[in-house]
Amino acid sequence: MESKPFSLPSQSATVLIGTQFGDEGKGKLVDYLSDQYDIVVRYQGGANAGHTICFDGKSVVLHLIPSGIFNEKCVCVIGNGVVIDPVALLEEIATVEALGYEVKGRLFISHNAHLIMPYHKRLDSLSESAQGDQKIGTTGRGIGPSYEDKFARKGIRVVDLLNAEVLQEKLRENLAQKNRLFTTIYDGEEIDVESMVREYEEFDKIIDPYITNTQLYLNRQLREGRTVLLEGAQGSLLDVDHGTYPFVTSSNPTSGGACTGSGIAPNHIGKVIGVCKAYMTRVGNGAFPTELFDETGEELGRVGHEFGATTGRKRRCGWIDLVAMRYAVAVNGITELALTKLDVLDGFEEIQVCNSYTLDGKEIFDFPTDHETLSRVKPVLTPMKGWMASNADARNFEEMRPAAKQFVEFLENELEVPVTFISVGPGRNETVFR
Ligand code: 2SA
Ligand code: GDP
Ligand code: MG
Repeated sequence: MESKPFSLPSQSATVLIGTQFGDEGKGKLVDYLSDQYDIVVRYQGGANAGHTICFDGKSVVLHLIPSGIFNEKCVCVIGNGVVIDPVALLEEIATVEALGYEVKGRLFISHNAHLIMPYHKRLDSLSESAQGDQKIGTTGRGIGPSYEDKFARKGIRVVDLLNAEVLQEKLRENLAQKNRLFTTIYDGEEIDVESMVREYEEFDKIIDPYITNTQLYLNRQLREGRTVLLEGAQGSLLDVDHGTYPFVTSSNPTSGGACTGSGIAPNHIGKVIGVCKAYMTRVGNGAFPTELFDETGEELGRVGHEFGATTGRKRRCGWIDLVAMRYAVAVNGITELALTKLDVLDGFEEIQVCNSYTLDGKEIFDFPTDHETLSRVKPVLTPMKGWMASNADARNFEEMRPAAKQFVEFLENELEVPVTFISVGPGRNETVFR
């Protein structure tokens, strides 16, 4: 009998993740890289994400649709790990179409993705209000309550839309439980079942052509030689397992989440690209060791336009934290780094880099994994000379200012990972590739 040759996994899937607290410029990088990939996939989070892409004089923020959608050759997939708000999705499809890009036939949505229901959004804001100054500072998009239902095995999934009877039964069951919460614990107002059933049946009619078994589709495409880019949302330090718990989001933005959230087998993953800002920001509450409370912090925010791409909230700003970055490199298995927003530092005579912390008077080099300890550390800062000039026209490393190159090389040496992309402005072309 003739034996079949082994078919080895392709390793032609790349994961791109945020190494910090999100908003590192992942959207720009995914858009930039998408011409090298056949398929771009979102694998976790939902419309809490705000991924900004600047091209042809426009600035577009995507919340659910992968950032490859403006590359007409790319197919986009919303994977099983994403929680989908139908209202946000339909709005976004309309926005992309209005810009002249075809979505039908280029966007596929997983059967297994969970839906965000109106009661999830209401529970998100009610539970935040109830927590007072202990609140997480969520985006209010219903993300946490939707994942709660998923893990409690009560969630409503995209596949449920395909069967009106099942959908109605699940909606009634869920609403009976949520309405009990609203009336006994929260604001007293019930949600009407019938109008919600009608609303979701309408949504089904529009969304039907997009629904696919994406796990099967992606693995087949990889086997047939196609390349896949997995686009993380939020950042490693907001990961529910690896982040600053409980001040985190309710999903796994780290590279491991890319497999569970898409169904792509781990041995298809080759590269892991970590996106990091040249300084650091955080939106929402929780420890942030290098946060600046002075004019320098204000200036970083002003020059970097640091406002939430989804909620418009002001982002907290601070210096780059290599203790946190070393941790992110380890838990994600980062093979290369993309350094973004370097131009924001152009006007700073001196730049600070945090390479260790002090805790109870002792110097430490490892990122504490519990929030109470992390909130007590003090950053040890190393000053570096600024370059006080623009690198906006540089397209290769040699064209960059010497002090800017030294900054990049310092990060590479400390983190032991090569920096292969340097973003020197929000536009597609404002990128140095090494
Ligand atoms: P949630 O809504 O339950 O995921 O909030 C939990 C925490 O996760 C943070 N989070 C984010 N942090 C940075 N960027 C995000 N996306 C938007 C952006 C944020 C915005 O691109 O700017 O517009 O405010 C994002 N999404 C969630 C959140 O702030 C909580 O700390
Ligand atoms: P994401 O969530 O990681 O995709 O990042 P956001 O879109 O939330 O925030 C990044 C912001 O920085 C957006 O407004 C981008 O347009 C902008 N941006 C990305 N790269 C650069 C850069 O290199 N320089 C400057 N000045 N802005 C950038
Ligand atoms: Mg963002």
